[in-house]
Amino acid sequence: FAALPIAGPPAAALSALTKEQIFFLRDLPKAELHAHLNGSIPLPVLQELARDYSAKDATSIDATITRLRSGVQLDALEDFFGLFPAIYALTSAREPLACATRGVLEHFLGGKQPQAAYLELRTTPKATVHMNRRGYLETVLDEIEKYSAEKVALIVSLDRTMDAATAREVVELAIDFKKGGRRVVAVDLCGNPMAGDMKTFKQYFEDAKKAGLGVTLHIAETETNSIDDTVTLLSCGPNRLGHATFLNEEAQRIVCERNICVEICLTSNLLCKTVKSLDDHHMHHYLRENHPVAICTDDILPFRNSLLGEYALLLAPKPHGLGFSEEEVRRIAVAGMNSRFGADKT
Ligand code: 6MZ
Repeated sequence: FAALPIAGPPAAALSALTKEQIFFLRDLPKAELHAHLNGSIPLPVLQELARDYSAKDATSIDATITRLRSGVQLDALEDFFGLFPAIYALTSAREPLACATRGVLEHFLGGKQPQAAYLELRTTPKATVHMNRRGYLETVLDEIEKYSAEKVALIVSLDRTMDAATAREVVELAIDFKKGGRRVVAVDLCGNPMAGDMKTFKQYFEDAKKAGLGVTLHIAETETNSIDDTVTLLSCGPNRLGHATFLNEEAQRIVCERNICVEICLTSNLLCKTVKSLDDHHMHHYLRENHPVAICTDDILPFRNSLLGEYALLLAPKPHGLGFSEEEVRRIAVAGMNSRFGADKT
């Protein structure tokens, strides 16, 4: 699956590189720290799952797969979340979920020239008619742990639409799995950025930290996120932040002071129209401050990108990329590797 065709900005950036530059990027040790499991299923794997699936919602699944095949057009980030119900129908039982997880792991870590030297895969545990949340996490961890701890670990996501009891259950599960020696390294907050009151979640992130788990939070992903929401999330003491697109100056200052790594997803931001262009991207602020960022894919399934393609956006000459030097790109890759929750950083 490593050779899946990519499209759009990362494809244009890759085709603007010389062979030597592609080899440079390919051989650079890269950490993928922000990839959502159900958003990262390679399309052929999803199509295989759809073939084996027969149920009354098959029409909406066909429609979603057609949309994914022809390239998802989004007017805004909110449109994006509508893709997931159909994908979730296909991964709602243990065996298809295991198959999807294997496909994602194979995409990032398989083959002679893997996309990533290290992967932190994240997913939101779901309770379905076929399994409870514990069963969901066991299924994913069973696949993850077939690889060495130097290569991959799991981040357990909380969705902003969860009620307090579910959020607490998910954090308790993450803590329990960690205590039991399973490979859970952190908890995450994701989902529609406009949903939920984050004050109810704060306690659970603090519990996770006390238990030795890392905390990464999607923050200020849209312009409409309130300052109150941002202040609450920063007060949870995150170690890393996802996107952090619309932080005001004060919040940016706090992020830099506390040395909180920012997970950057260039193609995702362009396609969700939260960033106008690569030149306008908030990543530049952090790079100027010599602050750690991690270059990531977010969701290769809808965005049709790859980790190599995201790095190509850094190295490719303008207008296809940012025209960074190899040395600058190398430094960014090292910052990503150093921002891992898991694995021995030496
Ligand atoms: C916020 C996102 C996201 O957890 O079911 N997700 N949340 N912003 C994004 N930026 C585009 N991309 C993905 O993977 C899919 C889930 O990840 C979250 C959404 O909640 C989505 O439902 P899992 O494996």
